[in-house]
Amino acid sequence: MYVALFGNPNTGKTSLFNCLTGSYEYVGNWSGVTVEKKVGVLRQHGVPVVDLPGVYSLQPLSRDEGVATDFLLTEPCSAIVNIVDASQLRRNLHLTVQLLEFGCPVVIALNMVDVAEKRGVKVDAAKLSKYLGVPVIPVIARTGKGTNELVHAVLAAKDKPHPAIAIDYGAEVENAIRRIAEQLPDDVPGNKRWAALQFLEGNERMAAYLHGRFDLSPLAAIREETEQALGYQAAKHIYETRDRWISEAIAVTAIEFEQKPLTLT
Ligand code: GDP
Ligand code: K
Ligand code: MG
Repeated sequence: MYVALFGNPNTGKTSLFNCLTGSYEYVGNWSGVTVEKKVGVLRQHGVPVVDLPGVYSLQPLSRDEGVATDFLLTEPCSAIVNIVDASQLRRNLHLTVQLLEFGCPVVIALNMVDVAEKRGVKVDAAKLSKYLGVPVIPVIARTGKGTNELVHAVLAAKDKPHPAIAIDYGAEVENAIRRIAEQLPDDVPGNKRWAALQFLEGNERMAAYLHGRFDLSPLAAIREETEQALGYQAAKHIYETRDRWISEAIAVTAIEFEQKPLTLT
């Protein structure tokens, strides 16, 4: 089973992959897309690591981005390393939340700490770890600093059952999650709550995965009812709820230490 590297585009994912795997890199292609598939082996530990295409969310905007979501839907993974750009915390944590909802062990590699500090922001890794409920290891992927600590954290976390986080999405969406989850098969990837949320958000890869296994129309009807009750798209509601949760995470973990324009977007 793979250790899978997830992160937004340009967060240092490939740099980190190279630090973790040294020269054991194998390059091929993901099926159906032109994105290269990079698989390596964790230095000295023989654990396979895969570098996935950079995505801002598990809702793919292109076929290439769909590779990351399809990976979760089809490949059992032993742990996720989620590389997070400390200078763009708010944007990065939207993917993090969806990975934490999936329920596989997650270790955060907090990268671009130097860039954040130049912008006058210091992220407290220990506090962020406490808020997210998973290890947060500061790294400088360009130089490899912090990779040994990261490897230790991954080896300690991998293959251990890890409880998924459960953000409260409010009565309408919670009711929809419950009703959809009741209908999902027990062997759904991740967990039923995650799958129900991804379906409610309109994740087409999730719909494609479920389609063919059974009739999607009752699930689509629940989504429609929910959107009627909300008065707008479930995806918007879910995004905004996560954004408030992330604001709180930033408020308790990121310190602005200089009077510079701060953009934690
Ligand atoms: P990917 O798109 O996520 O695979 O990111 P890359 O590994 O290609 O890195 C994107 C850019 O960020 C490259 O120019 C890296 O050298 C740079 N980079 C990676 N890690 C760091 C870091 O910790 N600090 C700084 N300042 N730059 C970094
Ligand atoms: K890049
Ligand atoms: Mg890359």
